[in-house]
Amino acid sequence: MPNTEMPTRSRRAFLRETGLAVSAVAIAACADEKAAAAAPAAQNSGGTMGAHDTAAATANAAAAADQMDAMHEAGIKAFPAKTAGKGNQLLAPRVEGGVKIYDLTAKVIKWEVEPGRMVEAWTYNEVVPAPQIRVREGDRVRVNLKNELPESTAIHFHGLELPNDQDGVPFITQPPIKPGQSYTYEFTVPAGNSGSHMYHSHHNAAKQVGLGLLGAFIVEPKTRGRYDNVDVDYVMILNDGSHGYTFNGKSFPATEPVVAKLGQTVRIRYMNEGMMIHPMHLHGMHQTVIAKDGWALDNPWKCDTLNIAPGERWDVIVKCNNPGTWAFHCHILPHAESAHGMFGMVTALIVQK
Ligand SMILES: [Cu+2]
Repeated sequence: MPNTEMPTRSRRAFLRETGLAVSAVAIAACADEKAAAAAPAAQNSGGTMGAHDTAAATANAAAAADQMDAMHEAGIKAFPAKTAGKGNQLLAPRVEGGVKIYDLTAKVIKWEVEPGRMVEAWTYNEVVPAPQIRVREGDRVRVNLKNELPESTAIHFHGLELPNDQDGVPFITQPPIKPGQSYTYEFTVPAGNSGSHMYHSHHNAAKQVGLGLLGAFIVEPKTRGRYDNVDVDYVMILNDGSHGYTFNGKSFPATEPVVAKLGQTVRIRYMNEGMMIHPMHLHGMHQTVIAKDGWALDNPWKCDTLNIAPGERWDVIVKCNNPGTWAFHCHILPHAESAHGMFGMVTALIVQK
């Protein structure tokens, strides 16, 4: 009994204080200056969202809804919007004496993230993400980098277990590559190191990777497994630097839809080159997770939302058995939608009948 008395008293005290507060507001409403003084308190929602002025909203609800919906509709209708430049395209190597040679030039360009929005981008070969490098276990690979940036740089091959001097970290494994200099990396892709990997700058990286010095480095296994002959093999690189929230260097509505035919199997290779987590949510069909950081999972598991943390790669399989255009987006909602409509990390999986 004693322990119920205190809460009862507290509740009474709370109701009494609330009653006083309500009367105070009512009195203040009669006098203009007093009402103005009370306004800041009314705007404080105490949550992560600002308070909504429901009275004003109701009066103009229909007009406001029409205006907001028109912006949302325009965004969806513009998708997929055309922009200049397309990154993440396969780079064919030059082959000399059995070595696969990739020539990269690091360079500052202007990049169109979404229609009409041009940003400064730091790129390999003038695209964001950089050209996709795709090799096999056991391949001998040479990467020539020419630095035309105004800063020193270096390339780290993220996920590859290379000899120490090829790891690409200035002052740990190599000197920085100064502006105007060139540098060559050469290594044999280790056996057993297949999967979805990345290459990116490892010098002033928050800026350099944020501005676009990043790409996919995919190692195909020597012996192909059950997931290596899918109908669609799609790399989706996430980023959240100064270009905004992007998939493969573009923001919605300029993001690229993933397209498959009914019954086909899609493999999505998520790679997070950003500095935030992005839970990737697919509508309509589940994702079967088959690999983490290139390592095949012994027991694949199912989900509809998969969190991709910075530096991580996750490979999933989607069996496209549900026709239609399905929203496919980061589920941290401020990365995907605002009052003006969808933006940033939004695309679609289109399953054609
Ligand atoms: Cu996100």
